[in-house]
Amino acid sequence: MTAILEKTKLPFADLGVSTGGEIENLFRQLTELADAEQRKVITDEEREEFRVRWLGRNDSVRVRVKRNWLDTAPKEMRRWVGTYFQYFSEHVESAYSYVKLAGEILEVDKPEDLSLPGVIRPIGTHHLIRQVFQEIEDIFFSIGFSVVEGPEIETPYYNFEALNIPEFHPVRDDMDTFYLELPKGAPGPLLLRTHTSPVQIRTMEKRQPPVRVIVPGKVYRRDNPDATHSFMFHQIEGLAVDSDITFCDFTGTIDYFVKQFFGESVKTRFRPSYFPFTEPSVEFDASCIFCEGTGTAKSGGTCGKCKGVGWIELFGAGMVDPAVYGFVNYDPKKVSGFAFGIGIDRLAMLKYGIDDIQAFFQNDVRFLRQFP
Ligand code: FA5
Repeated sequence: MTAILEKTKLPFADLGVSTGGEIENLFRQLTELADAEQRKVITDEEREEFRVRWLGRNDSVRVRVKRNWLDTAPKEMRRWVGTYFQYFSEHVESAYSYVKLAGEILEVDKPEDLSLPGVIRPIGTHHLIRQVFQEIEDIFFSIGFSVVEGPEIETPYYNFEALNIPEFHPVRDDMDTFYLELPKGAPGPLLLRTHTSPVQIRTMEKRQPPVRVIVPGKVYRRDNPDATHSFMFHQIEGLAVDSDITFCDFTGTIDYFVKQFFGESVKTRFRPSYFPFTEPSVEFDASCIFCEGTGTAKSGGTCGKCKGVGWIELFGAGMVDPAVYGFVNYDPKKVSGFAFGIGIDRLAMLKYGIDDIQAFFQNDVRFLRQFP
């Protein structure tokens, strides 16, 4: 067989062939030899040897056949030699691809060394805001609340009107903010919700009392960013409606939540406030966790967090205004309830001593890694 290889070193004139059939025969011997060698290839080294010997750039069989046979063939023979050379070349290339593929498959099939240490991939952690959401959700789960969610793009009806905030009500001034540009003819208007309270309405529309839900989510307002304001922030809405819910249930629930979240030593208080969808409305304060309600910083001087007052405002809340029940077909004479809206970002800032709300949104891993 290897006599044919010797012939690849000879110029065409010395091959002693003069017909197409004889030329074909030469190439057939070559391809048969290539096939025979290919079948013996097993290891990586043998595969590389096969490639270099048959297809390599320097002195491979293919290079020699082109240089000695094709390039020196007389004009009238060149078409034959060229055609068979092309077939031969493609044949050996596919023979090589085959052994390469077989090698790759064998590689995959190699048994794993199970004693090797595992690959350790760094796993991210939940963002602090997500962790606080979960903490709060767990507290409310423990007293019978469940989670519902609502859309971030809202209609003015749900964001305002059904919450007893009619058009031109001054309360809208703070909130009448991110309206969406809609294609001509699309039903609208639509806006990015400014609080999670619209989900109160959506929930009561769908469910009959008793209702006990919390609503975590993102909200949007045209507030200029500073240490305590962001144009996108997070709230958890709470809503409990039943036949006999009193203001005492309300204060007890909130007090329980705050003590679970901040610790038993925290004191709470209500101050009168105003929301069109609650009556009475309150702002809920907790005694300052930084100075323990004394108003004096531990290092001396006025506490910078509560500005010496000893109390920190946490969120707005109140008993659901009977007018709201009218929008969801509840009978205000038969039901009562309370609602609250907690700003999660500020709550997290308080609990974890973060002095700038923007830190939550800057994605600085040095900050994020502090809350694994
Ligand atoms: C509301 O949004 C009412 N929907 C809350 C409510 C619900 C009252 C149910 C009664 C019944 P307010 O605008 O005060 O209320 O916002 C609630 C909390 O969101 C604030 O206490 C504050 O913690 C947070 N907050 C408001 N604006 C921003 C802001 N720009 N950046 C970060 N947090 C904010």
